[in-house]
Amino acid sequence: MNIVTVPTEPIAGQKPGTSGLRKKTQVFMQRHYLENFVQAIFDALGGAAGKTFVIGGDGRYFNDRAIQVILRMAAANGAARCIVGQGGILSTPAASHLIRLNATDGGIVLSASHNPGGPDEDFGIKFNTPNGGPAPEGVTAAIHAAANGIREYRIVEAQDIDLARIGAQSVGRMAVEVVDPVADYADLMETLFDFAAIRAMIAGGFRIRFDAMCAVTGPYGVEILENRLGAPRGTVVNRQPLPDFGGMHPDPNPVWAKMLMDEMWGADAPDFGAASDGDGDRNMVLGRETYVSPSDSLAVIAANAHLAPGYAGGLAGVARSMPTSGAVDLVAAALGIPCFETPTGWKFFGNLMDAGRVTLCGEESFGTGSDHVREKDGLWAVLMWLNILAARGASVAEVLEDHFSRHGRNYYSRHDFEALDAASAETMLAALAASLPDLPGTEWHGQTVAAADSFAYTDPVDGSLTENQGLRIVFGNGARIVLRLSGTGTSGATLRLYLERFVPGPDGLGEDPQTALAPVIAAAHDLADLHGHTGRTAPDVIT
Ligand code: G16
Repeated sequence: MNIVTVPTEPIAGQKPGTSGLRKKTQVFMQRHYLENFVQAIFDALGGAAGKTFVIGGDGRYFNDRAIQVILRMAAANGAARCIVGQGGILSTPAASHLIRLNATDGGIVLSASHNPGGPDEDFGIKFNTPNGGPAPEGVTAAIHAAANGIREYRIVEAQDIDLARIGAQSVGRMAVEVVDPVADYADLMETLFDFAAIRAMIAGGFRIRFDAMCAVTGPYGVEILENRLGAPRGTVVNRQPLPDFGGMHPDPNPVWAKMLMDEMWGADAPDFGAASDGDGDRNMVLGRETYVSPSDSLAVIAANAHLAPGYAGGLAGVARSMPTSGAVDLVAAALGIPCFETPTGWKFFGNLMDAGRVTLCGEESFGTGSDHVREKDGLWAVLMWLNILAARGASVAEVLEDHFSRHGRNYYSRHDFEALDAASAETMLAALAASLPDLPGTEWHGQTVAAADSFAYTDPVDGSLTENQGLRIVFGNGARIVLRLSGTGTSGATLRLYLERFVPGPDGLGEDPQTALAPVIAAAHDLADLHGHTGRTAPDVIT
C-alpha cells in the first residue's frame, strides 16, 4: 500500500454550520479542499487507526468522487473498515442507523440536504459520532481547529472501489463493505410500525403519493411503500436519485414540492401525500387539501405515537428546537412528560436521546424523528402518520381538526429572506439585539411585548452552554416572533423570521395562518426595521 503524504495549507472558511460544512460544489472541488476537511475530521478524532466508519451520501453531483477520495484517505490514516452504501447512496437516517447497528466509530455523510445539487449548486460533508448523530459543537469545533492548523494529509494510491458491487472489497489494507442502502433501514421501520394495519388500509383503497424529488429516498420509498406495504407501483414519483435532482430543489415544502401540492389540491387527489428532501431526513405531510405544518406534525405525532407498536409504552419526553411552535409543549403537558427547548440543529437532541430523556424530537424545518436513530427521519414520519391514520381510521384533516379542538392551535409560519447582504443582515440583528432590554411594555400593532431575549441553551446532560441562538420577542397575548440567520445557506445570508400565535379555541381555529398572523408579521417588520436594513418587504419563501 503506497501512502502519499501531501503537504497542504489551511483553507479559510472550513467552519461547520448548523449541520456540517456546506459550500458550493465548485468550492469542494478546489484543490485540497475536501482532503483538508476529511483529514481534519480524522485528526480531530485522534486518528483513524483501527476504526470503522460508515460512508455514504445523497447521490448529488460529486458524491461518488468524494467517496473514493474519503476511502483512500481513511485507508491511509489506518482505518480498519468502511461500510459504504451501494452506489455511494445512504439516506442520512439510514447512515445513522448503520453507524449504530454496526457499533462503528462514526460516519461521514455527504449531503447539502435540501439545497440543490450539481456542479454549480451545493455540496456538503458532516461527521456523525458513534451514537449515529451529527457531531456536537465540541467535536465540530475540534474539526474546525484541526482544519485551521492543517499542514498535510494522507492518501493511498489505489484504484477506485466498484461502488455498484455489493460485497467485500479493499483499499490498501482497509476492508470496504458495499451494502444495500435500504434493507437494514426498512427492517428497522418494520419493528416500529404496524405494517399489517397500514397494508390493510392501502389494500382497502387508501391512496398515497410520495414525492422523492429525484433525491435519495426514491429507493427507500419504493421498497417500503410499494414492495413491503403493497402500495401500487408509481406511488413513489421522482423515484430515481439523480446527481442534480433532475434540476429540482429537493426541499419538501409547499413552494418547492409544488407538483405534489397541486396534486393534493386537484381533482381526485390521493388520501395522503408526502415528500422528502435531498438526503431523506426531512418530510412534508399532506392530506387531501390539507397541509400539516411541521410544528403541528410533531404535536400530532406526540399525541398519537402510542398507536404505533414501537412507541406503545409511551414517551419518555419530547424536544423541539426553540423556533418550533409550542404546539408539542401542550401535548407534553397533557401527557405529563417533559418537553425540552433546544437551539436549531439536530445535534442538540443527541444528548437528550442518549440519556433516555426524550423519545421524540422535531423542528419547524420539516424535521421529525425519534430515538430509533440520531437523525431526523423523513420516511419514519411518513410511516408514523400512516400508522396513526390506519389505527384511527381517520383522514389527515380529521386528525388535525380533532387535535386543534383538544389542544388549541398554534398558528405558525416561517418567512425566509434569502441571499441578503450578510453585513446588512448582521447589522439588523445586532441593532435589534441591542434594543431587546427596552422592548418589554412597548406596543406593536396592538400587541404588548412581555419578554425579549437572545436564546441561550445549557445542555441538561453535559452542562455545555450555547449562546446567541436567535432573538425572541414574546407578546402578552402569547404571540411570538423569532429571528435568526440560517446556518445552512451557501450564498449571502438568509434571515429566518418565525411567527406564532396561539388560539385556544373553540372559535377561530380554521383561519388561514398568514391571515391569523398578520399583526405578528407587521410587528416583526417594524421591530427589526427589515425594509430599512435589507430593502426587502416580502419574503422569498413562506412555509
Ligand atoms: C439542518 C439541521 C436542522 C435545522 C436545519 C435548518 O437540517 O439539521 O436542525 O433545523 O438545518 O437550519 P438553518 O435554519 O440554520 O438553515 P438539514 O435538513 O439541512 O440537514
